[in-house]
Amino acid sequence: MDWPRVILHLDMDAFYASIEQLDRPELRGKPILVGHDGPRGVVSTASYEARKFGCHSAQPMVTAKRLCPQAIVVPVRMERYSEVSGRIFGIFDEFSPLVEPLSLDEAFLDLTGTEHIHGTAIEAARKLKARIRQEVGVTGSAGVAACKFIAKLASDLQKPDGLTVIGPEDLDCVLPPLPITKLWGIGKVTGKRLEPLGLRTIGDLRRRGLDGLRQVLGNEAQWYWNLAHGIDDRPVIPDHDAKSISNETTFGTDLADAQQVRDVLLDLTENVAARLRRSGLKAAGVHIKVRFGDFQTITRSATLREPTDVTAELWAAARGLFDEWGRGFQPVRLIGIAAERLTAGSVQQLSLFAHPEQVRQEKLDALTDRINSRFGKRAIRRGGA
Ligand code: TTP
Ligand code: MG
Repeated sequence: MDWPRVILHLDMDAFYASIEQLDRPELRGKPILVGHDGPRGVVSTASYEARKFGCHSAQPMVTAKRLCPQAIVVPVRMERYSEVSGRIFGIFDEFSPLVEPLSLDEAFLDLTGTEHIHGTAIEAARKLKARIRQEVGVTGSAGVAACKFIAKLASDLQKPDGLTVIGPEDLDCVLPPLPITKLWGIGKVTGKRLEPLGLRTIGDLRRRGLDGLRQVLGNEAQWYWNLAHGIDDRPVIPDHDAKSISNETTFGTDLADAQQVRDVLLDLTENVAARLRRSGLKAAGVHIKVRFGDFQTITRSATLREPTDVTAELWAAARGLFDEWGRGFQPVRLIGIAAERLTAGSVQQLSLFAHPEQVRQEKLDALTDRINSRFGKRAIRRGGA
């Protein structure tokens, strides 16, 4: 492979549902829906057995149950999913020093120059998938390409348990027939707007040429022209080089239960805190992001007393922001947290002079991280209060 860069994108298959089937063998091979089973419940994800009936993420639970009455509904267990995620990311780290997490079940790995360790990118992808299957017990789909955009597109083409390679020589054949909504940043809404203008496929977009696109897409034209030609030079940025470390969840339909949203925010915070510690970073600030059904988005930020990687301290700040905003709670489409103003932490030095409670929290976090990475078991579960 003489590509300038070799990027692997891996996305786990029906992630929450696969973990439920792993933990409860009686659910294997059956259609299952993960989510809250109430009149306002939403499907977080459907097992592949349920997808055959038309069930999918973000669908109202009542609709999914109508499409597949025999489906078994299972509640969300976020703490278990983040624990499994931690183990999968532990395996990613063995394949590349450059791992960029996108969510609990998805990451980019820059495999450029790693051939002497794991062989070609295809061999590495096979090994990586096999190790996750053997050591964790779930499957994922991989895409291998010379840039991030194409790698992500590739991983989605042969789900589940797929491995798709799209080399630079394949681009002119693979890209043109695909709908423009496959381009990073073009969602359903923009897709609908562009369709009457004769822009339905990536091929349509290519034929319009850069100048033609400028009339329709303005400043964004160059970006989409590049993507349509498989050009994307964004680097893979691991957490320890990032300006901020964030994590967010989209609910698909609005979540109207404030306590449920708060619980999700705690899980997201634990994930961000663990990633800070893994990268040896501390955050001087946090912000939370809330998006509503109409895509209106608000953020609220706070400065920490001193830079920290302690889960309890980050959660105190995030919870404060959430509770303050939450006095006028409205149903939420997306919730997210970011740790920002990051600095390289020096744990030793701080602990010497630290308050006993801070030392206790640091030890608790270290223990949790150790147990999570070694056994994939979470012995210590934080309460939301
Ligand atoms: P995805 O990777 O989008 O979906 P998936 O892993 O369930 O299925 P696949 O990748 O095989 O198509 O999302 C990962 C997890 O994130 C998913 O298991 C559940 C959660 N999720 C939601 O809670 N709500 C959503 O709307 C989506 C899309 C995902
Ligand atoms: Mg997935």
